[in-house]
Parts: sequence; C-alpha cells; structure tokens
Amino acid sequence: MKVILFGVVTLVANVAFSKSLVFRDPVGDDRGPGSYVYPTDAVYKRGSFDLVKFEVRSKGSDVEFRATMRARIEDPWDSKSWGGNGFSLQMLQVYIDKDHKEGSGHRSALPGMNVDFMKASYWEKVVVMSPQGRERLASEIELKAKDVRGDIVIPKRTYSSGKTIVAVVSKKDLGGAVQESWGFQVLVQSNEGFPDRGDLLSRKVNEVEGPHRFGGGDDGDCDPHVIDMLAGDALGTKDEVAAQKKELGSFVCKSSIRSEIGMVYSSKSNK
Ligand SMILES: [Ca+2]
Ligand SMILES: [Ca+2]
Ligand SMILES: [Ca+2]
Repeated sequence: MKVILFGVVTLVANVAFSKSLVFRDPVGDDRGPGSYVYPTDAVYKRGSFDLVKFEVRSKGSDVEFRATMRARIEDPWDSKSWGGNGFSLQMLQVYIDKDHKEGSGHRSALPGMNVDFMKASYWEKVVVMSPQGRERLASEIELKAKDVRGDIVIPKRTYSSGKTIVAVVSKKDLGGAVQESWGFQVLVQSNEGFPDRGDLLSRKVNEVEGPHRFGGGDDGDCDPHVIDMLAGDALGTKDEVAAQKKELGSFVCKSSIRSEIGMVYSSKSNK
C-alpha cells in the first residue's frame, strides 16, 4: 500500500497542467523597489510597465505566455521599420525554475537587470518577450550573454493585442511541457534600442529621470533595473506590493550587494 501511495505522489509532482496558469499582480506597483519613476518623454504613458496579469497557456506543441499591462500596448517607435514585433516600449523576461532545487540553475538575471535569484529559485530557462526581431535578439545574446545562451529562449512569435503581450514558445525549447511544479518570475523592463555596453536591450534607471531614463534609483549599476515583477503568491493582493519592495529593495550599493528576488510557484488559486 505504501508503495502505491508513494507512486501517486510522484505522479502528481510531475504532472503537466492541462489548461492554464494565471498569476496576478497589483495595480500601481510599477515603481520597482517603491521609488522609481517613468522617463519623462510622452511615449511612456502611465501604466505602460504595470503588470497586472500573467498567463501560461498550453497549446498543442506550443506554450503561450500572455502578459497583460495596465495600459494599452502601443508602437510609438514604428517597430516594423526596425524589423520589430508591432510594439515598442516594453521588454519582459520570464524566468522559469524547473527543479526548485537549492542552488540548481543560474543565479543572475540577464545582464542589465542587476538582480540575482534566491538560492531556492535559480533559473533553468528565460523567455525574452521583446519587440526586437529575432536577429537583433540573437546578436545581443551572443554579444552579452554567451555563457547562458543555451537557456535563453527567443519565442517563435511575439505580438501584442490590446493591453497584452503574447509570446508563442515551442515546448521543445523549454525542454518539454510546462509542469505545475515550475516556478515563474516576470521582470518588466523597457526595450532600449541603444543599450549601454553590457546591457541586454534594457533601459537604465538613474537617480534623476530623463526623457529616456527611469528615475528614483542610483546612477551606478547597483540598483535593480526592474520596474515591476511578480511577488508573494501572485494573486494580486495588496501585500504583494510590500513583498516586491522588500525583495527589490534588498540591494546595498556601498557593499555591491544586488537585490535578491524569488519566484512564484503555482497553487490552486493560480489555476
Ligand atoms: Ca503591477
Ligand atoms: Ca532551478
Ligand atoms: Ca508587482
């Protein structure tokens, strides 16, 4: 009897989800660790970087990642003219912890984000949801993230619809079907077509905001370049604002300590 029970438990732990996982995020926490403000140029409309919902949908041999923001997704920089995907401002990175095993996976987020993951949540794959075309993304990855390039997934297709950015990813590129046990983290940034030397297409956060620079951070590279992210149980509750502040605010510039962030593991409420 014991053996049978054990077998059932193992089966549940490895089960692929059937329909979708839904993670929610509070409105109005698009301020990173609490102090960040948008760039001053008029294209950065209120709510453009405020994540409110993130959905993972299984579709045959593909997985759809759907990130919904508070504002309508727009294309003020005419992305088609630079081989882009129909939107301009946002760039999201979806980190996946497949094994939830202490110290297993990559610790640091992609260059330019300035955050590390907690030991229990090192990542195995990251999906880049960017308006940049495949060629540009691939060359940036080759140039700036060569050491982890095998675990960076460029979607088959990325597009926007209303307030939602959608990335279609082949299950094969994730190493198989999405499992209910996987952890997720979504980091919200802005697409920067002219990034700083080491940054992978991300926009800087400085002390004082500028036309194309976020403000409320530090002029050095010690502050997290994350505008919004998932936190807590990702149900969209108020306490998740504080949880995000705590994680993103854990950096110490004078000791070169970067912010450490966690992931969200789906519970019954996310299904
Ligand atoms: Ca939010
Ligand atoms: Ca891991
Ligand atoms: Ca958040």
